[in-house]
Amino acid sequence: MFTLRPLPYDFGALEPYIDARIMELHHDKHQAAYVNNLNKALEKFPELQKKSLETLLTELDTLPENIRTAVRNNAGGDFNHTFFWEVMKKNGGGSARGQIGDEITKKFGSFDAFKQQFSGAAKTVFGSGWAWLVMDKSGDIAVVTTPNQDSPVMKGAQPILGLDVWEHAYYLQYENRRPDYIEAWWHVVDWDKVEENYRGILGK
Ligand code: MN3
Repeated sequence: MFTLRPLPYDFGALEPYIDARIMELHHDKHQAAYVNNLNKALEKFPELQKKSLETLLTELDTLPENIRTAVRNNAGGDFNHTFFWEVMKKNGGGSARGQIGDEITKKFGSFDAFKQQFSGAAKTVFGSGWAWLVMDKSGDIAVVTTPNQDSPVMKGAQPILGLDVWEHAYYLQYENRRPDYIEAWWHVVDWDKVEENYRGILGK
């Protein structure tokens, strides 16, 4: 069975950019619900309970049809949120560094151009979803979005950086002002972790 992994910092660590109360609800209620619902969906499939979230998400087509949507939403929800917590930290922000910094400059022209493109993608996700920096199947980095709890790994892409733009991620603090939340979020991005993610993918 899957368990809710602890948040890697305390609820207030990302203040003033993201409120402690948002983080508490987001982790303890929203992510917890994805874990519980995934376990419910897999109740009768002990062999699937042993697979990793990433394997379940990349092999959705092989799963029994009656649990496919539940696994897509809830394994996706658990996987995406754990990834999301890890690319943020207290006193984060600044610009991309290291190999990913170089790659971003090469691909987008400058860090600011990348930031603009990523923010633009995040702002224009219709309804609930995510913005990502990924390495796609061809080995190129790219800004993409996914609806709901769909994960880039479902399409064979590897996430490097991700941003949750569901209303539950910001509404208590920013109400309907998603662009303000996105602007604030750049202050908590953990670029060391982003670099680690990128190097991890290169090393695969
Ligand atoms: Mn969320």
